[in-house]
Amino acid sequence: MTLKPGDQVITGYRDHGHMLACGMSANGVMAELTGRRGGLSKGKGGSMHMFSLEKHFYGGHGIVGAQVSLGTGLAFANRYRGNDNVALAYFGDGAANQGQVYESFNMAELWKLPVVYVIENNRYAMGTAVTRASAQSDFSRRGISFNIPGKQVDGMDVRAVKAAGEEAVAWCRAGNGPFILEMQTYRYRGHSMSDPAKYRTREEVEKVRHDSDPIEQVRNRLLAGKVSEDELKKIDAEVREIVNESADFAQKDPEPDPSELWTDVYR
Ligand SMILES: Cc1ncc(C[n+]2csc(CCOP(=O)(O)OP(=O)(O)O)c2C)c(N)n1
Ligand SMILES: [Mg+2]
Repeated sequence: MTLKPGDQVITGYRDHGHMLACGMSANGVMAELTGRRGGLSKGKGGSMHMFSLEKHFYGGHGIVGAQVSLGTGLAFANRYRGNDNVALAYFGDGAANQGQVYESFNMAELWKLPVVYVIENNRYAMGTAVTRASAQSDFSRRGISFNIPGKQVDGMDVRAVKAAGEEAVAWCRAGNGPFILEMQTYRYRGHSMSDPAKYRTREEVEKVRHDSDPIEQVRNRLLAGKVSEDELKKIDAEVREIVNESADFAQKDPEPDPSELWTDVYR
């Protein structure tokens, strides 16, 4: 909501939501998840490596932290070309401990590159809690020694996220250099299908769901306002329809032809 056409987005493997938010079709996301021709990376990138040049979405990256340097490079390109585009680089609390993040921070501030670093602090990196892995767990402070301003944000409140996003993007667009946003959020599920999440209690997960789920918060605010339960049910049904349609599309779409093995490898 805070970006304009031409601004770039890059993130890690947890990319499906970002892509939908950036205006990519549910069909394209679902077909890529299942490795089909109609997928956003033509079925060759899979869940972790989705990409859309048209929407200025540069992936989907499987190497933890790599997108931070690449995102800084996108911002460098903006500066070099003299446009006023801003790059958004998303990464996790675990990725925030990678060395290349700090090399990127240094260059970004030194050259006043227009990049918003969005640290999604969901409290876990695979099975490791932030408190076990991070000497400084206030991630908004991670840019202090480079003079990069940062802000801690309630990432479960869409209004706070939008307001902070506007501030950070405006800062970068005005030529002030990078900005760090720590989005405080939570990972409900295990890291992957093979993660039974035994490193935390069921109560902890349930408490976050109950107290601060971002969608429930919006729902409750709408209900307290002028929106009826029936209207919300209609929206739910519409979303369900989009999901079902995209699953159907993906299942019917063929896999890439073997002749495509060497195409689109480098752009
Ligand atoms: C360089 C590198 N090291 C390790 C891994 C294995 N790995 C995949 S995800 C992950 C945890 C990352 O956690 P975080 O940055 O907090 O992101 P989250 O999954 O919580 O969104 C690890 C260690 C990897 N993909 N790349
Ligand atoms: Mg994490």
